[in-house]
Amino acid sequence: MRDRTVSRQTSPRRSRSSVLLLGLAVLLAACGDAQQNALDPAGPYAQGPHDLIIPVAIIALVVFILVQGLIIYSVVKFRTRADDDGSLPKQVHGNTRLEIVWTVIPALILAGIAVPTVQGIFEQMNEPDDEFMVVEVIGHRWWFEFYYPDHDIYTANEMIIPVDTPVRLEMTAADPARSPNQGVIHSFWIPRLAGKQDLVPGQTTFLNMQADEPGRYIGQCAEYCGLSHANMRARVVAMTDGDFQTWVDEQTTPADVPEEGTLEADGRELYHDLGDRMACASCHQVWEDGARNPNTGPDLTHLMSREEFAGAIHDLDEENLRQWLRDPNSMKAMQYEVNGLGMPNLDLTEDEIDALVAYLLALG
Ligand code: HEC
Ligand SMILES: [Cu+2]
Repeated sequence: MRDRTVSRQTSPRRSRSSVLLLGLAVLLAACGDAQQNALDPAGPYAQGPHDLIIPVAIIALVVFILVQGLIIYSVVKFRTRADDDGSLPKQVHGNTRLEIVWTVIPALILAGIAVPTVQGIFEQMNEPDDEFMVVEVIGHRWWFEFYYPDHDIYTANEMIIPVDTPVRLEMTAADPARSPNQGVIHSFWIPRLAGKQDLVPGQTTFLNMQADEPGRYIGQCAEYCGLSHANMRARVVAMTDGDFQTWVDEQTTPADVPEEGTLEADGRELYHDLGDRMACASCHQVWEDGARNPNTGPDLTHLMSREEFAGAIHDLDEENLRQWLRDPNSMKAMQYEVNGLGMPNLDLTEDEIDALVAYLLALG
């Protein structure tokens, strides 16, 4: 009996401290990766919202301290005392002058904040004044597709942009007519470069973005979109004008067709024909000639020009590609067999994987 009493006493304390520890761990984890930090803007379209957040936060802090201070003051000053006779305190209500003051002041503060806020919203959405580049963003479950209409380039997960150039994002979510079980809302958010905007099926939304310095800027889908929402990340890679032009030249060159008799050529054959299993080409595009058409899966024409894959959650290297082909669901929860989303397990043999990986690695 005694033992049980003791354990009953210690366990709530222990669980309280473990909750505290867990909270601390979550907080530290959030601080550790400062890259997705809207408080560290790296371009004018992120600077605008930042310059609004800071004064608004200061105003909110002042109001918070005032209100909480008054509450604490009243609680302490008018607390029940030992000599309290139990009668009701003096009842006060209605003070027209006070009520007008505490209605007008907050209304003025809110109106003052509303002006730059509404202005900022239009700045994020309207066509930039300077010459700009358009990138179409399409949210799929669970990866971002990018299309460059001026260059007819399709890519996935990593958006390449030139520095110091406004980029106008024209965004939507994958159409259920194009692939089954799509048609949910996503949200595109690269905190250091731009605001956050929803991607809505059947609609086009706009967002402007610009990077001052070359670099990799990380972001993610910010609207819950189902099973692998947390695995739907994005990268924006900002390059100097010269590097960007080189990238465009690469991407607008068709994929190399491997020489006959090589392992890569075997891989290319399997890519188009897996017998009674679904061919890779029925969901992907490797553009070799003619028109460049989007497909339900990511464009693989220049796969190896990217550093990450599968919603930018894995490094794009041989070992990861092998595992992806062996069992895609082990690297990213998609459950194609249940919902028709993502990539199916095609029961590939190790020999088939060897050839397919050799082919993919050659798609530079
Ligand atoms: C039923 C359609 C379908 C088939 C068939 C299919 N894939 Fe995929 N694949 C996808 C989808 C969808 C994704 C994106 C998954 C994600 O990131 O959420 C994908 C992702 C990939 C990726 C990562 C691309 C990137 O940039 O993120 C590679 C590589 C790939 N598939 C190769 C193949 C190969 C090789 C085959 C044939 C053996 C194949 N796929 C067959 C639908 C398919
Ligand atoms: Cu999403």
